[in-house]
Amino acid sequence: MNNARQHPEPTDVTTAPTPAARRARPRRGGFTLLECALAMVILGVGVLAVIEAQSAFFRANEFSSLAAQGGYLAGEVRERMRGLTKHDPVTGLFLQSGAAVGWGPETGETMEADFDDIDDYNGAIFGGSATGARPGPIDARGQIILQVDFDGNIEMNGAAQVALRNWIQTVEVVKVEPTNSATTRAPNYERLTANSDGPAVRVDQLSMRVTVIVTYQGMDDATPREMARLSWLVP
Ligand SMILES: [Ca+2]
Ligand SMILES: [Ca+2]
Repeated sequence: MNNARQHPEPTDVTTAPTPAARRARPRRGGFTLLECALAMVILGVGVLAVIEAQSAFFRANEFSSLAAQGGYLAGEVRERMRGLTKHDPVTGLFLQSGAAVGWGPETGETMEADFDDIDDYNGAIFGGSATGARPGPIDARGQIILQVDFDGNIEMNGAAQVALRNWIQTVEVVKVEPTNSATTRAPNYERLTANSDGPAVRVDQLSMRVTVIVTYQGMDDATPREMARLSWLVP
């Protein structure tokens, strides 16, 4: 009987490694191309996230600064107009052939320094180069606010001081019903007898609403951005 055929000799395991042995084989040094690519993708995503976060921070920071500056510029105009009478202290507001005389600056009131009543400011624009715009922006004393550089020095254009760039203050004045400020009236409106709209009021007896709008237009802005709007009622 041939024992060799019934019990074959075992194969030499040292020449044919098992899968487990292959997995346990020590790795060579260095990284594969796939590992490098993955690392670069992960790093890239991280860098992009940091850049985006930083950009969002700058945008929020810029908006906060501009909103604060806008609020300041609106407050300066309000302070400037504080204490003025509704209509001219000398000539007032009256009707002539149905038209309101005295609404807006009176004859000879050409400069902002000449304005002596609230309606003089209607439509006034301080800053910018639009038609009819006045020098500005202005502060509560009526002085032009100047452009200051990073060192705190006033910017000069030759011998002239440069006004604060990019900012414009616009003033709107409108007559409103004394009992309902949501109802606006034309400058020449008056009601000689009481009716369902309210009591009798002469042309100069209605309330007024003043609104200061402050806009900013930086180099990257295609159009001006409204940064502040301040309204108040003058009874
Ligand atoms: Ca006046
Ligand atoms: Ca006036």
